[in-house]
Amino acid sequence: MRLAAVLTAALLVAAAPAKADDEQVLQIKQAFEPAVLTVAAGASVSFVNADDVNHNLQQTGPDGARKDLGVSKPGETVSMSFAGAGLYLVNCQIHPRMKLKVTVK
Ligand SMILES: [Cu+2]
Repeated sequence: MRLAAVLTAALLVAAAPAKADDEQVLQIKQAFEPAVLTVAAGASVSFVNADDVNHNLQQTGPDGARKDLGVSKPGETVSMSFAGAGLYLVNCQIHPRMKLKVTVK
């Protein structure tokens, strides 16, 4: 059963062309660059840790729902999706001054 799931996943990955994220944000000098962003509903954003320290990503949606994407190490890229319209806040729980505002249209 587990092997079948792995094989199915491998086939899906092989069949679908790699989809790049719609936007890219850097985590650099313990700040988000850019710090303000506008995307379309359903967009995904790559967060690239360009620092030499770990960062965390937490998303707070327009309805207050929180999503924690965990810790990203230096050099890692994490993808975050933005489902519905509204104002989202993204922050780093390790560095409280790191804040990003994302408007989803
Ligand atoms: Cu951080």
